[in-house]
Amino acid sequence: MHKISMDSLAMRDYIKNFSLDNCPHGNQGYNRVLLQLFGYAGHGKSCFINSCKYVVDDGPYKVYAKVAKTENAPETMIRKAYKLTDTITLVDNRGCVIIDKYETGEIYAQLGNFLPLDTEVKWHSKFNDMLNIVLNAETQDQSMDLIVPVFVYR
Ligand SMILES: Nc1nc2c(ncn2[C@@H]2O[C@H](COP(=O)(O)OP(=O)(O)O)[C@@H](O)[C@H]2O)c(=O)[nH]1
Ligand SMILES: [Mg+2]
Repeated sequence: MHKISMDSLAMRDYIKNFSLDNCPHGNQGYNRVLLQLFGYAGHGKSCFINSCKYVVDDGPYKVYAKVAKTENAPETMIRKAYKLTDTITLVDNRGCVIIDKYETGEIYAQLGNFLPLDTEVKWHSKFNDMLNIVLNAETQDQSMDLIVPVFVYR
């Protein structure tokens, strides 16, 4: 029992102190890690964010990301960023429904860091609409983010 708590403390410190500058090959131009959540609606993405904040901040449990009452009433429509440490940010996502070509188009654009954070997630049926958003985002000052996809599956 004691060993488990020591290990988790060590892991929390590791996460808190994690810095891209200290990686074996340096930061390679990246200044932030985005843990980008994906998954079906109602599978616990927002809950996972609240749990991570609870563990890393080591304070009372707070609801940062609003959680769905039921799996059929999804809460999250925005790709919203929650800062975990100076280096690591968790990004909540709209939950997928059927993962058709419109939803995968959005996923690819997110993985390429082509889309701005903290904006509504829309599944575009017209390729042109998606292209315009990508072109618009390109003109904005995007920070160099290392995107790490995390698939949350219940
Ligand atoms: N039993 C259990 N329920 C969970 C867990 N994570 C989330 N839930 C429940 O699943 C529902 C959907 O959670 P939510 O985080 O809103 O899912 P999201 O749509 O992927 O963001 C809520 O009613 C949560 O209480 C878990 O780890 N275990
Ligand atoms: Mg959610």
